[in-house]
Amino acid sequence: MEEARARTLQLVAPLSDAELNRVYSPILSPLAWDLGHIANFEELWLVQTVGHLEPLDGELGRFYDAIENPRSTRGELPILRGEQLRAYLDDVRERTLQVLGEMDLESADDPLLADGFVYELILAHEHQHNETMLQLLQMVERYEPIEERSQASDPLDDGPEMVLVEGGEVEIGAGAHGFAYDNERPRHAVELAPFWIDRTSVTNRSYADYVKDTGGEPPMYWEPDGAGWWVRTAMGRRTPVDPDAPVVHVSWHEADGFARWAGKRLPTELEWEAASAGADRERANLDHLAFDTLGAGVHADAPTDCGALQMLGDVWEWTSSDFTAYPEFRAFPYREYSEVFFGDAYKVLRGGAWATRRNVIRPSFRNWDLPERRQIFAGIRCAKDA
Ligand code: AVJ
Ligand code: FE
Repeated sequence: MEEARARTLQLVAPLSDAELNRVYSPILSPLAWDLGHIANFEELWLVQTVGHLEPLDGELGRFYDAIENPRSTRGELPILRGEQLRAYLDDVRERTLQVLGEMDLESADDPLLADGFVYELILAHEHQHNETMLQLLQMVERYEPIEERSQASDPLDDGPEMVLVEGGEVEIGAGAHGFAYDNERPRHAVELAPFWIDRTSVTNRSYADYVKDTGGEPPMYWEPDGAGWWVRTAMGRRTPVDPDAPVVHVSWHEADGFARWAGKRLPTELEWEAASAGADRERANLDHLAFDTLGAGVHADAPTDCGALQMLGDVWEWTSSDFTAYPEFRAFPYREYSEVFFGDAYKVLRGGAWATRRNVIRPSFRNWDLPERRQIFAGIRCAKDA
């Protein structure tokens, strides 16, 4: 948890209080809200629910409730700012450690405590909010990350455009043990017809061809360079779009349109999970530090069992699936994490992106967003019936 907090604070260290409080987009919270919400969520679950202590300020929970307060309204809330915000983060953490010191996780028969579930939840929650914060940081003029790993990437190796997945009966979802979200459970068998899946995610080069051919919108943060190619404008910088890197910041509609144009389709999330069997999250562009995508086809020495590359990391991959409950789903520990979003409004994304902390991601992890959204680090991998 200390490591998670250090990385959260590292993300905002280059920013002024004015930048932390600024509303950059109606679909994203000001960073100050994310910071207070991270601490408030920790207080709610670890200090209040597990430790049975009173909150530091009984009113605060209302303003940091994500369901009560749509993102577009969060800039006007009486949330904590400046020194008060920093003090709240520290004060909650102090009480969290006090409660943790008195906890007996070994003999826990409360499902919230068994295997340290609630601690994993708080950790994953902070990690996930780092990615939300990174979505906003893309909009901050001249944002300079404190630490940036070299972006040197192995050359794209050649290989087939698509690889075959046999199908048959496959197990989907997370097993009963270890940390996973309720929406990944229960693990269950499904029957899949054989299908082809792209070996790598769709590159900027291919996507630029699609835009040129159809006259469609370029991805978010692309502008014409005046010479027939594109520049990226994220974080207020202008850098040439790397033709070999995976395309990112496209909507589900754009991903679906691309797949059709290419004579293919998006995979279902079940197909995606089957194709990702054998993926290694240690050999994946996750965890922020590259601060960008890497060339499609790096980590070519770490393919999945079917031969696909980079299913984890770099860019989230849109699937054709709506975000719905698995058979015999049970909400745990709260309905507002997953259940209230089930239905046909949200589409599932899989695999994680460079902005996703490594701990968050596993083949069964399901992310979701509205099909028109482009602020997330989402790209494309196509499929086709065999
Ligand atoms: C899984 C990314 C859709 O941001 O709405 C954070 C994660 N849930 N706090 C979101 C989440 C509660 C969630 N997503
Ligand atoms: Fe949250």
